[in-house]
Amino acid sequence: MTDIQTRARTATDWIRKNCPSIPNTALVLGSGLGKWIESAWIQKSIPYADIPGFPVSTVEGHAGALLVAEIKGTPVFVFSGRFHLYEGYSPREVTLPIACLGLLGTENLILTNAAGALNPLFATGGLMLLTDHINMTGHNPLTGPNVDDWGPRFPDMSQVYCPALREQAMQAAMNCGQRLEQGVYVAVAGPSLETPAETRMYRIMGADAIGMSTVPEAITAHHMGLKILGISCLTNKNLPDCMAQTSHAEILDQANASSDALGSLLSALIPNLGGR
Ligand code: NOS
Repeated sequence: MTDIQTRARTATDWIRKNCPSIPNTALVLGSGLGKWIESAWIQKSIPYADIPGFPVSTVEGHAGALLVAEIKGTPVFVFSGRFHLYEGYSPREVTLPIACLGLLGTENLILTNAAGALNPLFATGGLMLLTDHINMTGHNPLTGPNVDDWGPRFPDMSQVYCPALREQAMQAAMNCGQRLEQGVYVAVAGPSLETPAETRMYRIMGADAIGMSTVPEAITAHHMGLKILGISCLTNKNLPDCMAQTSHAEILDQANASSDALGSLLSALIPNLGGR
């Protein structure tokens, strides 16, 4: 057994023993997007540091806890705080919580993130549904010996973001009277933000939004057969020909400001997802 398999099994067994229920839906909250969840009923909050096998999150704006919450009566696992490549974790460690979900049998995974808008038509503060992604991190969480019990050596990637979940999300946005953009997310390793030349390149490649997360998690989740929905909160404009300076503080402020809109959308969507 590989080291990561052992860690994922240890963490999974611990979660099974210590959580009141094993929800069918999990949510990963991106930078600064966690405020609204406080209004949900949180049955249990477990600091990542308490879960054996888990890495410990370090980045500012990430609380680092696994919550068992109820959103309008529907139980959800909420990963409040995620692990990034730029923090120095290995690609496998970054996606360890996702591997645990696969082992726990959770079916639906909603990945949220704060991202820069590369598409000039997308407004700051808006939400974008991921239709697809481009992995420019230079890493892949499936590198190394394949865990055959988890999924195939060469997973098909023709449809990573579940069309049925996307349809449901569009419907939920309509019911809430919210605009929901759709587009391609490009993931970079960071932590430096993009130069104008890089931004131009990513736009020419076909990306609409850019960030430093989500894609490794989506690869691991897809490998294990979870249904995935991805939502970017567009925290800043990232345009090569009118490049504005961007700081992490501004990104967090904007994510905080958009957190309620994301909360309304997810509260409308989650109770309608298939449950056990
Ligand atoms: N993030 C971004 N990452 C890259 N480029 C962007 O324009 C951008 N906007 C938001 C950095 O402040 C954090 O916010 C996201 C990254 O994923 C990173 O976690």
